[in-house]
Amino acid sequence: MGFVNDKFSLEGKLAWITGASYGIGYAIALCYARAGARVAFNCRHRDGLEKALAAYATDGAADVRGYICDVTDEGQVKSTLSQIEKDFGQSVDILVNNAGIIKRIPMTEMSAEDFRQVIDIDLTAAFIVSKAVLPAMVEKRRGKIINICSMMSELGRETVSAYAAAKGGLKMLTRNICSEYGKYNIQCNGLGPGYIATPQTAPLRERQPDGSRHPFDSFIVAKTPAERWGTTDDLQGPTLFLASEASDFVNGQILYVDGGILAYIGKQP
Ligand code: NAP
Ligand code: GCO
Repeated sequence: MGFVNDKFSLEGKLAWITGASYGIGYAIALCYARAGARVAFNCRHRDGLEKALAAYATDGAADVRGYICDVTDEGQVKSTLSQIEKDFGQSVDILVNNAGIIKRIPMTEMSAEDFRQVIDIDLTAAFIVSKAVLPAMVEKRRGKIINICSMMSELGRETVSAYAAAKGGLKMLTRNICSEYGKYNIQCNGLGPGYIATPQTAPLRERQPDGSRHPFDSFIVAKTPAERWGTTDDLQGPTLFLASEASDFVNGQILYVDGGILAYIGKQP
């Protein structure tokens, strides 16, 4: 076990997971804390922050601090980073760009303002937060950046034009950070979750008035070789790998954790 523990341990590392008050970010932060990391997370809402802090404590993650910070605001990101470094007395070793939103609106009905907001949160913010943490990583000659991508980094579907454009862009931002900073022993990879049961996807799983499954729910189960939705726990091992020494020569990759969706043509009718 010593070898495995050494390779996957995050002991003493400082990880900043954006948007980790619930959902995928929460599961990643909890996993990192259990692997020995010190954890900083942020979200926009005070009540979400308080609830999350209580949940982390209940789940046994002691060295976790939460911050109110909108990741689209460069000023807030810079001051939050300074506060994080001051509170923990060290710079960020692992950044997970997880905060994200989706707007499901047919493209011809979507306003440019809505489109820009999705791009701002799901793509530009990853640039802003990465830009903030990179100088200290370059100085230390060590760092991990993990961008939470999506099936929509590869695939399109009705109503998600902005989200797909952002997540496709995030895939390329990932490759570019790798290209530009790989020489400093910084690894930037993406995690591409399949369809995961979280608040973001709750509307797609709502029961119909007659108690039957939402048609999209049945569609996704049929489209996934694993024949189920993913859970946030399914993402913990893969994101731990990408944050740990075990992945030190893995760079610019997107690790899809999708129960096989991208490999599958779909069931014959
Ligand atoms: P979620 O349940 O909606 O959680 C989103 C988190 O992001 C919350 O903590 C939210 O807190 C925070 N957030 C949103 N906008 C923010 C902003 N501007 N600044 C700071 N924090 C912000 O979403 P999720 O399903 O866990 O998804 C997490 C990430 O995985 C997203 O990037 C999403 O696109 C991606 N993803 C999800 C799935 C899926 O099936 N669920 C699949 C692939 C990829 P506040 O509202 O308090 O800010
Ligand atoms: C949608 C979903 C997806 C997922 C996820 C897939 O409406 O199709 O919300 O976009 O959230 O990103 O990987």
